[in-house]
Amino acid sequence: MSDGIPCLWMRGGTSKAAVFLARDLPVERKARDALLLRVMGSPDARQIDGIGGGTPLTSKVAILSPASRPDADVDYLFLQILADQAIVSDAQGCGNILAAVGPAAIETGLISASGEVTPVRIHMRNTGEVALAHVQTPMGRVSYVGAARIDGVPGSHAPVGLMLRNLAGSMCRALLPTGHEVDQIGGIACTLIDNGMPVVVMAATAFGLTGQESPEALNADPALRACLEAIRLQAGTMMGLGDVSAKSVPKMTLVSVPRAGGAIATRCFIPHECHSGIGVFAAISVATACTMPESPASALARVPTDGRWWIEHPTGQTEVLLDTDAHGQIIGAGMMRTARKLFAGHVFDPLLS
Ligand code: NQM
Repeated sequence: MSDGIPCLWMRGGTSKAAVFLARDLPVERKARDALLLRVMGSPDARQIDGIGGGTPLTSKVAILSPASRPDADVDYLFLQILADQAIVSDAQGCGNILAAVGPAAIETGLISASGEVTPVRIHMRNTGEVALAHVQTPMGRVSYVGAARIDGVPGSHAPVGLMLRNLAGSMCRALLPTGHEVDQIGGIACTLIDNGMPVVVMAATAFGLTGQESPEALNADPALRACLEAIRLQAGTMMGLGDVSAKSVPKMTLVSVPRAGGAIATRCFIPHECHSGIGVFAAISVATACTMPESPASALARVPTDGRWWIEHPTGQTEVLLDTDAHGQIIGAGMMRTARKLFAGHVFDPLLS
């Protein structure tokens, strides 16, 4: 019987992840990925023999290590573990799990708390940028208790503020990798954009939808899914992402007029299943598309005057703060999330236990 591998099970925003320290995992990537698949219970849609939750939002891993660059405090590598396939992907980051990284880095002793609120500079190894998180640390300990609320998570918790810079072209060659605000793919007007996450933005009405359909209804529409996948494969190549058939990017986002007082309504496929909310970086990319006059999003958006973009999604709204320079260029984004330590202990590799 092995002693297991130290692991924190954390909620970050509207997602959950197993958080490891790199030093506790195999160095060799193939061995590491094989271990993570076994621990999470993949491949199996229910992940019944592992700790994964059987959905894309609950089958995530964060690996933390000491900062590898002087302008950061901690390195964060995000891995998406597919539930039903033996695939571990580092092809995207995750802004929701990013919210759990600061607390986890303090909990595991990688960094120390400093004052009531600890600023943590997080090097996001998937895309190379450094994010700034503000973690509540009264009396030198991470506090998860507070009055902050985010849609998609019941109750209230301590806020984790996220500030993001230099997101444009995080995985593609530029903010607009094709150089256009709009491209036609299969007769559908698409904005191919990457402001932290590669996203294809399209009007829901172009598919005969209102954009208010439930994720369940959209997921149960095989013709829609086939159509979105055909567009996605073409968009992936156009965005310089290559063959995306086995990748979780780009995300496919249907936009429509806001109906709940927000700036735009969304249904975001990540990339095959419709998200119950919307990812952090996906929301930033969609808000950015709304500012582009030729994008199908801009005709539908209600533009806020204070830079606070409320992105409507199936379970509520996500607020994105777009930061602009004197010329109106978007130079950064901010978002408030919450996080929670759910479990600290050891996970066991079935090959060793
Ligand atoms: O876009 C889902 C999530 C995400 C990623 C996904 C995310 C982001 O909601 O930054 O947060 O797009 O696969 O956790």
